[in-house]
Order: sequence, then C-alpha cells, then structure tokens
Amino acid sequence: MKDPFENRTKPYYKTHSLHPENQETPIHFIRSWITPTEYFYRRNHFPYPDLTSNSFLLQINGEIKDEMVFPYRYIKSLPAKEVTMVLECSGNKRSRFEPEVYGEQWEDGAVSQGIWKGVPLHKLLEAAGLKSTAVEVVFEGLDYGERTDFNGVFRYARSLPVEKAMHPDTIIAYQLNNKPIPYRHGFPLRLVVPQWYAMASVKWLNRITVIDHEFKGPFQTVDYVYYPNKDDDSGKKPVTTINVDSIIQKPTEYSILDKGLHEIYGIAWAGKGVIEEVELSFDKGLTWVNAELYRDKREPYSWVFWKYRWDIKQSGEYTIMSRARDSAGSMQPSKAEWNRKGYGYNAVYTAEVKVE
Ligand SMILES: Nc1nc2c(c(=O)[nH]1)N[C@H]1C(S)=C(S)[C@@H](COP(=O)(O)O)O[C@H]1N2
Ligand SMILES: [Mo]
Repeated sequence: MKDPFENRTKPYYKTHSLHPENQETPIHFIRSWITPTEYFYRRNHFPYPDLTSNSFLLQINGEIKDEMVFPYRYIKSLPAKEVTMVLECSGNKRSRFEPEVYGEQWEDGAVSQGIWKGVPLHKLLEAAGLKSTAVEVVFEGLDYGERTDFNGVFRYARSLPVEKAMHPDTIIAYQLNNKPIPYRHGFPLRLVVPQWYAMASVKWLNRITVIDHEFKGPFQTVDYVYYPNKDDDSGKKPVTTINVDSIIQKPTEYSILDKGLHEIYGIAWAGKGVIEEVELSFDKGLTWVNAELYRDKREPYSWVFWKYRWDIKQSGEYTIMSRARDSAGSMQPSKAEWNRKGYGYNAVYTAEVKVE
C-alpha cells in the first residue's frame, strides 16, 4: 500500500511478516533517549486500513449522557499533554520461551520509546458525561480482517477498565516525536496507555464505546490472556501491566572482547513503578554488582539507561546477566513464567561473550 506519510529507505533488521506488517528494529544499537520514529517496531493484526474523511472523526457512545463526535482538528485544538513512554509488545522476547510457543517470534526489539502528544481521554469522557453504569471503555480501530479461530470479520478492539481510561496520562494522541503520528503507527488518532503492554494502545482509533459489562472481544478474551497451562485454560488472567525488564545492549551476544576495561550498558524499564536498581552478574548469578542508572526523573514511564565499567582480567567465556528491580517490588525472575501464547517474557537477561 502506498504510504503518503513515511518514506522508508532503511530496511528493517527483522521482518516477521509483511502481510500484516510485523517488524522489529535493532534495539541494541539505539542510544538515543527517544527511539527515532523510523526505528519503531511495527505490530499489526490486519492489513493497514484505508483512511477516509470519516477516519478523522472520533465517536463516543454507549453509557454516556450525550453521544459525541470529536473532529481531529478539534481534538488538536484542546489543551494537550505529552507522555514519554515505553511502548512494548507483550510478545516481545517470545522467541526465548522454552518450550517454544506459537506467535510472531519476536527477539528483543518489539519495544520502542517515544514522546506521544494528545488530549487526556478523561476530558473527552467527562465532556460526554459518563453514566454511573459505566464499567469499561471499548476502543475500536479502523483496521479489520478475519481470524483463524472464528468466522466473520473483526475490527481490532480493546477495552480498559473505567479507572485506567480516566487516568490523566491515558491520552488520545495525534503526535509521535513532535510530528503527526505516522500512518503505520495509527494516524490520525491513537489511544496511548502508559504502563500497559502495547496491545492496549489502539491505533487508528475511530470509536469509543462505554459499556456496563466486561468486553468480550477476541483481542480481549482469547488473545492477550496469560494461559499458564499447555492444554487447558485454567488459571488464565488478562495481560495488562508491563513486566519489569532489562536488556544488555553492549556487548552483544557472542562478542569477542579483549582483556581490560569495557564499558557495558543497556536499558531497563517497568510498568508499575519505576526502575530502582539494575544489577549485573559475571559469574552466572553467584554475585551481583550495581550498574549506574541514568534517568529523567520527570518521565516515570520511560526506560532508564544503565552503565557499568567492567574490568576483565582473565580470558575465558563469560555469561553477563542483567536484572532490574522496580519500585513496586518486582524483580526480573531467573526463569520467565511460561504461558501458552508467550506473553510477558522478562527473565534475567543474558549475553554470552568470550574474552581473549
Ligand atoms: N488498531 C490496532 N491497534 C493496535 C494493533 C493493531 O493490530 N490494530 N496492535 C496492537 C499491538 S499488539 C501492538 S504491540 C501495538 C504496536 O504498535 P506499533 O505498530 O505502533 O509499534 O499496537 C497495538 N494497537
Ligand atoms: Mo503486541
């Protein structure tokens, strides 16, 4: 499809599928605070939607006092808010699960950081007048298609509990990194939900429906659910908040290093709370040292950079491990919680290197 809003020349580091487009970027080499827009990962369930003049109207209906239609231009004229945050696919790092799980085999790159600008959603919901019967708010994108498990055509749709929808940092965004949101990332309007995995941040947002019950759409109750068991659905729970996580950006896996001083670095991020500590181990987890953290205190939803000066005296093979801890009391586990659809992988990160 012709893309009037983006002129990509660089190839993607890894393409998982082209129809729909699922691609990730070389996160290991990103040192800028903000992920340049052309390096943002892309995750789609359906073909990119066609835009018409109706795509520039946002409807709100359901359990509200007045049905409303907000034009794109009007939304852009309202007092805005900027949110710098990690956008992470809940399937990020899925390829690391053992035993293997189905789904796009994401490596470490289905996570990006951007500055989103838009209008707090609660302002629009307040204008429409939420009824006391409101339980959830459903967000529908313009994209649609078939699924392999059900007959019919579905739109991409997700819900939030009223409380999360009313959070002042849940926004209807129209800008990413100081430009209109690129078409592939949800132009003209996108719901942006800090702290939750990215399936909640509905692209090409077209309709908001307030409902008096729990939403049962397939992207809510079939996908984006943790199923801890292989053969049955017992113990299932919805995928919501991002798990505390980190990666080592340098050295990359299987690097060959000289003895001596090396600066090693990476990033760490959390959903609930902020990163408090990143620890490293060079002896398979026997002992841990603290990395230095670099953060912007005003940006609670963004990742932190960490750095450590590693002085290697002895040649040999090493496994470097990184482990982040957040202010909500969670730490990366040594083994990720396996689940059938492969969401939320966040085991201690490892990179094997050789020192000569
Ligand atoms: N309308 C719509 N919104 C969507 C999706 C989609 O397929 N359609 N995918 C979701 C998922 S699973 C992810 S990880 C992010 C990907 O956003 P990106 O392509 O901008 O990186 O969008 C979310 N919002
Ligand atoms: Mo995702």
